[in-house]
Amino acid sequence: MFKIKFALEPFLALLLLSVVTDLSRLAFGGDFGKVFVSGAEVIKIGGKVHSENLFVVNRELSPDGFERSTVLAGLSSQNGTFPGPLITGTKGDRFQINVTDLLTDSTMARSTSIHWHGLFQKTTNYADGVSFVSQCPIVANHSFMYDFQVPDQAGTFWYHSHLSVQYCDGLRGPIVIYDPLDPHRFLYDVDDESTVITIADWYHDTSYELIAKRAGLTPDATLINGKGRYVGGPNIPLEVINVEYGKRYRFRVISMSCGVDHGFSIDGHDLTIIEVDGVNTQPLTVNHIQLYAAQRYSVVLHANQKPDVYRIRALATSGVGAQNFTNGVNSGILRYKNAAGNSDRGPTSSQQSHMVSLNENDLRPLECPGAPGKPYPGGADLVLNLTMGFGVAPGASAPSFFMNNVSYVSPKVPVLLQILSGAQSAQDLLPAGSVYTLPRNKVIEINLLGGSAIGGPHPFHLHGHAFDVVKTSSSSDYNFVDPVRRDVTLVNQNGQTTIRFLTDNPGPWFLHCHIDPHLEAGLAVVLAEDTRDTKSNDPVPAGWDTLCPIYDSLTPDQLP
Ligand SMILES: [Cu+2]
Repeated sequence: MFKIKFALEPFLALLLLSVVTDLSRLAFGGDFGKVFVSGAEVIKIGGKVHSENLFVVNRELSPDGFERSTVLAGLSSQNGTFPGPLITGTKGDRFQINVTDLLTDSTMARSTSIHWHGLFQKTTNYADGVSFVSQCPIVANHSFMYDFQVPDQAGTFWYHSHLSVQYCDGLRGPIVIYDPLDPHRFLYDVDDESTVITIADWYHDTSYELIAKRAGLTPDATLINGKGRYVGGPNIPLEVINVEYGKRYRFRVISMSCGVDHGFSIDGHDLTIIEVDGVNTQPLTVNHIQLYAAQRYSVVLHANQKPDVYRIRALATSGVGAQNFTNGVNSGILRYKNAAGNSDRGPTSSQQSHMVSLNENDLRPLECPGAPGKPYPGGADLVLNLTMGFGVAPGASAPSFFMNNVSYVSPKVPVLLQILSGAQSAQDLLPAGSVYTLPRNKVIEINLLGGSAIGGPHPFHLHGHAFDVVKTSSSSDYNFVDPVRRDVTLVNQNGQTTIRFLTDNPGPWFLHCHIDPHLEAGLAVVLAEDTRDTKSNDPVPAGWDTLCPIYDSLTPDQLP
């Protein structure tokens, strides 16, 4: 996996940027941005500036042996990767990520914008990366600098395109924010780029073709760290994660799924969950996790089994004939150093006979557990009911998803720009009926009611916050004392999920299903927090102001 590992002082970064254009060629001998924690060493507490160049490019890629055109992020203009480069930093760091759009393939979107999933973007709503919510898209042959800080977050995150369904075409990458004072740091020995595990659904169709089909999602392959096989395809070498007997590994498992969920397990080994979606949890040991689009888990694996080769499983719940592990589909390899026998053979281990699956209700935040507000349903300053639906709207030809009878359609002018231009009430904000204004510093309770929204469970994500799930999709009871806190949770058809959060982050934040085609079909709303103070609280840089005029000057054949 490629890795961005710069934590240079700003002047040094500027100096380097002035003499080199291809950052990926820079080979740093030092350990910039790395954190070592031991009794004798000084602990670094963030504050570094990461100046990074990310290029968005088209490239023919065949991660599963089937070649297709893709949209990728890369460290150089020549070379995009899947997954995109690992971005790392330390709690407290600042990121200045200059995104340059070099897309040319008109069979997919050529504009772009990048969302840094799970990072709160406090005072930098403009950098949240959602096309037509917090910005206009970056168009081909233009750059835009996302400049934001991560003052109080650590854990496992990711980034992806947030323009239409573009991330299904490949623009997805991992982010890890390390915490030198991680309260769990004594539970593991290894936590570095080798312990990041990305799980992705992969399609031979472009995203436009996927949308045109309007069928359920049927991925062709499951990719583990960008490698995988499809049914009937060639025997592409599977991803190998190497471990040494006796060590404890913090695996950071990231769903980069465009829609499909995966059953994750590693044969013969327990997984102790210590973090979920950037929130530390009380340790919870399972051996199987159903991983939904955009969810993340840090799990500690103790390499205490017979040195051998074990199968990593990521079973897609739907796909083209691939609900199994035949011939290495849905699989990767965990290989012990000095594994017995031929270490090049594939995994022949068998799946745990006693499956202990994660029940989301068993997850407890490690720090400051307890939902804001009062300990009963409705015990919040403001209660919002959002009922989902599915059907063909009057006059429409194809079915859509609805939230309170309104299907989300991107506005022409980003919601943030509308707010900065003076629109402050929900009635004045577009898209009509899809924007909900929220007062500042209040406890919000949202009942997400699944209604007739088929194709679930729907993994709902709120930007700008983590939330307490006081009623999960799988429980009939409420928990106000120590409910799971995360940024993606499920909503079942005809079910109810209830979340709570405090409005401490002004700006318009997207709340949407993370099955990307569902979002495209309207399963989203915008929560506009404290519209009155957004302008003073979240100033925008000059470069942001130019995005819309440039995008709006595109001719129809250049869109999107
Ligand atoms: Cu959905």
